[in-house]
Amino acid sequence: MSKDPLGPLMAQCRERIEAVLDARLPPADASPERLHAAMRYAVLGSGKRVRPILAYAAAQATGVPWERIDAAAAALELIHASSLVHDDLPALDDDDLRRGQPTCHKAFDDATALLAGDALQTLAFEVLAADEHNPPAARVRMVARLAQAAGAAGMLGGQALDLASEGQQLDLDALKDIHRHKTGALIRAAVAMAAIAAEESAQQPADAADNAQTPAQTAAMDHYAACIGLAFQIQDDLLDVEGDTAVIGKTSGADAAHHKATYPSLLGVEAAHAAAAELVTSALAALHDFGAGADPLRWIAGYIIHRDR
Ligand code: GRG
Repeated sequence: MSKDPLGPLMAQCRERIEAVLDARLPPADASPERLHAAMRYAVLGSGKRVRPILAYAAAQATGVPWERIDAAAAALELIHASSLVHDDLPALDDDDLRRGQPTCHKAFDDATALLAGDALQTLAFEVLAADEHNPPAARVRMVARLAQAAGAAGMLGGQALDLASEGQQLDLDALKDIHRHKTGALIRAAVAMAAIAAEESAQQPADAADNAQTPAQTAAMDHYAACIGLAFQIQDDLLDVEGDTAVIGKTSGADAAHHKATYPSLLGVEAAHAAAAELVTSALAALHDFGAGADPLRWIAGYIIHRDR
């Protein structure tokens, strides 16, 4: 594996996705200004951009040029941002802060935040459908894949399972099921977008020679994505526990996780770290037959469990 220059690569991806999102979002000075401003507020400025970065890295692994993945990267982030806006609303988590700033409904109002979340969702599919860098067959498949990942069979379904589990004693399998849907589905979709672009390259003779994505490669990338999706959520919960422990001196994982079932609350902090590390090992094993083009995916797997935010 070549030396890990993930920092510069992430910076490059972030700069690129920022520009793509800025160009695709409606201008703040066009009517309806308040809706547009809320949409831009919810998306631009911060956020780790993990899903777009994954899509770009997966494109690199499959030999797909980045301009063919810009729309997918933007659509993923738009869906992600829309879910955060809705998740923060009083009817769900009722949060005041997101990414260190007032949540969308605090900065605007509940009704505007509800509409902005809806509008970000529809914009995601518009951006994918209108993307002239991909042949129609790729666009249709990307729209369908993202809809599946975001909807009742994916992230939204995971949120519903999470709500239904409140006050229940969850075992590890039930918890995994929630994580796989709520967090994992969109992360898998990010990697799948590049696989679709590669598979549909035959339509674009200029790319075809470089892209011979086989079903086995697509399945291997999907296994990679499923593993790091779960590892990402475990790390999220570990950061929560360890953040709380650092700030208020709590030592019990269960206490620090606010009595919610999480990997650290069910298994303890050390075993949760071990589970995340095992998932990363399995993710890396799935990339065994990929060449140096998959190095960014390999670096991201490491980042997922070593990140501090
Ligand atoms: C509107 C499509 C739509 C869905 C609404 C509310 C809801 C249904 C789903 C909630 C899904 C949710 C909040 C999942 C949490 C996933 C997660 C780990 C979020 C944090 O992601 P990061 O760390 O956040 O990538 P940043 O801020 O870096 O973007």
